[in-house]
Amino acid sequence: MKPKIWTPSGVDQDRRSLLRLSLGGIAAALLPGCDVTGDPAVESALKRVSRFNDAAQAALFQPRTLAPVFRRADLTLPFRFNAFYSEASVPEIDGRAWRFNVGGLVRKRGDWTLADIKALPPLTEITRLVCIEGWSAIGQWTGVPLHHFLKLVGADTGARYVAFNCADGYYTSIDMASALHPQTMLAFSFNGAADLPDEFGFPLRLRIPTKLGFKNPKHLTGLTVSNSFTSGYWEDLHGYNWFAGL
Ligand SMILES: Nc1nc2c(c(=O)[nH]1)N[C@H]1C(S)=C(S)[C@@H](COP(=O)(O)O)O[C@H]1N2
Ligand SMILES: [Mo]
Repeated sequence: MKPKIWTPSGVDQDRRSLLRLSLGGIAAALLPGCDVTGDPAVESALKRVSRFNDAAQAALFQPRTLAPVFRRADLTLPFRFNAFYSEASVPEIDGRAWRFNVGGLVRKRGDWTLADIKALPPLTEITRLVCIEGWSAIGQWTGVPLHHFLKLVGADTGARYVAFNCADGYYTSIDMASALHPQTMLAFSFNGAADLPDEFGFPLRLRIPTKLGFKNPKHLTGLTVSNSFTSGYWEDLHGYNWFAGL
């Protein structure tokens, strides 16, 4: 019997056809002097390989294995900024008017103020943020563990995804196993300051040290617990792998 593989699109496919597909995709991508970017057939083949990688990473993910933690002396100072725009264009959010909207498959839908979130028992950790563009930096984040927050709002933790929206139009989503990982947090403080600095995601960001930097959305405006797959800003724009585990 051929082994069946679960893919996030809900389609069962056998390993052989996926392998053929992936080798075909790689061969096409490596053809010298042959411009295949933008070819819809190649794009969709590569996208399917990336979705296969999502399923493989999800299957290999160890919910209890911790990302490395560091000491204060290891902090990268100054920390590095990154966004799809320059530092001069960072959104300035009014923390008093700001609300965090919780929706989807949760018992308690609704808006949270920053004070509500800061009143919850916090976790502080020094971890490394790794950007796909080839740099990393060590920082200290304080926030509410996401597993704790999801239980507070009565989330269906059997659902597949937690999706995030941001004040700057950025968006991404993560798998539920990673959302429940003990180091995943809704962070509201950086390097011991009272708040997150504007450039690093004021007033709230996701900090998830088991995934690449682009899975750490800043300037959060809400989260949605869901069983339907939604992708992310860089995943959609550049075909970055959605699971993006480290
Ligand atoms: N809202 C928002 N979040 C974002 C981004 C962005 O452009 N907008 N960029 C992502 C990327 S690619 C990286 S590497 C990290 C950078 O976080 P930092 O500025 O704290 O280093 O934020 C991520 N979260
Ligand atoms: Mo990044």
